[in-house]
Amino acid sequence: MQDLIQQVADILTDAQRLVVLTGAGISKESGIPTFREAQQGLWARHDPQRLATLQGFLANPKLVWDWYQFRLGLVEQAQPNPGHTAIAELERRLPHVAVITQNVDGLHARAGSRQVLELHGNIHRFKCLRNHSNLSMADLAGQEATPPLCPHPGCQALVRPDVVWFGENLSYSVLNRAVAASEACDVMLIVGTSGVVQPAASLPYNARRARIIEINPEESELTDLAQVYLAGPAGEMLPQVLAAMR
Ligand code: BJW
Repeated sequence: MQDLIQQVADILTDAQRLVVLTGAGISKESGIPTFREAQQGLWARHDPQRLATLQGFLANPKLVWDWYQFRLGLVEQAQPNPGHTAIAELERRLPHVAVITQNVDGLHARAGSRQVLELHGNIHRFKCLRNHSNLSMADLAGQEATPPLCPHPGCQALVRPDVVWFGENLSYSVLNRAVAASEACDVMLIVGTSGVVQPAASLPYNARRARIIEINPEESELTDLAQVYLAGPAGEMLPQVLAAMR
């Protein structure tokens, strides 16, 4: 393992344009559950069709709203872990770093990463079904309704979390920037994703010029693309990699 850690450290030391692509695994050591892990994953206990689609929300808005409020509570109690902190430190050490995350928890920014593309939105932000966007919890304060109604004058549409559910398009602007960063990078570090959800899982295929590194305790759909695969938790592996960098 020490050899592999040193190999990763050497590749990162020489990186000119690094993309870090993250998924739920990076936040697991902060106490936020992943989606697809057997038993502990959210989708092992909850039906994604009911909770993470527009159809599920329209069928039972209160159920979906309450579930996201519960998860927002988990996120608000969580702290960035040494994996998030190490990624933020890479941005300080290397010439150009972009973090592309599938996570909605905002922990990369809280750890100090500044260039973060959130492919699947952010659980702290809300929008209404008529698409008034960028609503915060403070904008919805004092409402009895669950879910709350849009506070824009005369709107009153249902408010939902500003996250990307199955069957919904990602923000074109965010996705375009993620594709461009992937095409331009010379190193891509993939951390804590099963690599099954599109279009995020296709980004490493855009990184044609890049050396690809993966950190994940389990092999993923993307492991075969990786030149170096570190089999371990991000919060343990990433600080060791940082310590081994020149
Ligand atoms: C650790 C660790 C530790 C554990 N350290 N690692 C092409 C082909 C087939 C299907 C499609 C396709 N194009 C689109 C689709 C449909 C769909 C899709 O991909 N389905 C697949 C499941 C088959 N995609 C979409 O619908 C997307 N929209 C879209 O493409 O629009 C255009 C379109 C529409 C309709 C048809 C065709 C095109 C939108 C996807 C939105 C995903 N939304 C969610 C919920 C977000 C809100 C919320 O948080 O509730 O995003 S689902 C969920 O999965 C969440 C995650 O971001 C996403 C990815 O999961 P992730 O992060 O990989 O987590 P896990 O749990 O899967 O993996 C965790 C990993 O961590 C594991 O590997 C562990 O081993 C590891 N780990 N501890 C490091 N300590």
